[in-house]
Amino acid sequence: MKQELYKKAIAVLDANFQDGGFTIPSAGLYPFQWKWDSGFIAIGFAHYDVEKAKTEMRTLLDSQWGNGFIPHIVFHTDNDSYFPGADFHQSELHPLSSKKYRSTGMTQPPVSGFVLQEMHRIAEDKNDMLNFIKEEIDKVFDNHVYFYENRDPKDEGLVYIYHNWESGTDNSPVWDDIWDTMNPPEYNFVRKDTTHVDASQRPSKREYDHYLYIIDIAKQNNYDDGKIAELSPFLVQDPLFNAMLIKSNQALIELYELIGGNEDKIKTLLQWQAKSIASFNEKLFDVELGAYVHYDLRNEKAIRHITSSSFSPLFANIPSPERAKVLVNTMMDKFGGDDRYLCASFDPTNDRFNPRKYWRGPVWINMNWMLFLGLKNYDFSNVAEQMKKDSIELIERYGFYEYFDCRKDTGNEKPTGYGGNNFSWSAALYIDMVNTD
Ligand code: 2M8
Repeated sequence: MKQELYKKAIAVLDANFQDGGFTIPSAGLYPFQWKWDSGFIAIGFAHYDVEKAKTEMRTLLDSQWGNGFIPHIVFHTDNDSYFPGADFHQSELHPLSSKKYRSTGMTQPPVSGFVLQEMHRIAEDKNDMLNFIKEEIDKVFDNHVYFYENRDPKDEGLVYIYHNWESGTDNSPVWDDIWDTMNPPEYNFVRKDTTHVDASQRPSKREYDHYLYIIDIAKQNNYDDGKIAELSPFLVQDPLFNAMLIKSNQALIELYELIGGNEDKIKTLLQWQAKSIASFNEKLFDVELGAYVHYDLRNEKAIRHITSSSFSPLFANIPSPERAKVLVNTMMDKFGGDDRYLCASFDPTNDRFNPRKYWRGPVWINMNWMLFLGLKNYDFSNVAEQMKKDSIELIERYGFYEYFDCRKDTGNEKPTGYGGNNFSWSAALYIDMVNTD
């Protein structure tokens, strides 16, 4: 059974790999290359097809703009089964955007640094992989320079995101607090996602109006970062995004040390790390909730909800061991229990929790993968084991879905996975988790 499933995971990834040298997250629903998906996918490929892993990352990094920015979607084809596509985003408005690929003008969590390190960890031929990393690593460093120079207006060591799609956790109830501060016009557009997936599992039309409106403001300003910082109604310091940046900084330090030379870059990375980690702990930790939370930089206030992102700093070694204990207690207290799989994407004790809807409660395998490794970092072996066991059990029971109900007992509803099926990062990280003790 396990062997069969492993083969199935490989088949999912191989079927989603495209001629252009990239992998779609899921056929129909997501027909292009997504930034953080690509990183997770490359980790899966590294276990059985190193060349595909390298190609995935090479193609993603090839989409980099002249200012170091790496976009969230690279539109390799003219496929019109996804909205909003290249014609809506118009990345060409930015003077330094890629001349080779059309893309969005927003980004996604900075996974590339730690992905290169994972690829090196997994590779059997370390020399060959290090040669590949030597070719690509400066692009990732330049991407981090972009973040610190353009996304940190107060010089705090914490970068902002200007759109919920930059977070990756697109429909999180956290964003409801921002939507309450906005009143966008109603847009006329044809949704494509709801032709592939039941509408009850996806964001609402009104939520999409907000998403499009923020992009319109950015477009009116040619995606200029300074203008976006000044005008975007959405400007948030996200713990998941910043934890991944910090994790990738650390990976770059260790990889540059392996490569040798590059002392100046290592020095810069160490300075970023010291500042970012201190600010992160000071500004984003909510003592009363016992968890890290998002900060609304536009309206200068914390958004006090607990999400699976609240625990992601474990992955980047951000909390002290004492604080890590507090975090794990919060996780087990609110998200744990015999009747639930770990780890819901949103606080199950909160009124906004919805176990079936996109990022409003279901379990996501990429989050579980990060939390599994984060728990191991701090030697919470039992909880880490449970995180891994639950992830594998969900996939074994339902298949390689995009997300899963965290409830073990769904009453009269037939339990199933949700969203897209044959989903690439669920397959890729299943492969990695079964190979990691
Ligand atoms: C989902 O996001 C896209 C927009 O980027 C969408 O809903 O159309 C999110 O889960 C995001 O994190 C993910 O990268 C993307 C592709 O899997 O799908």
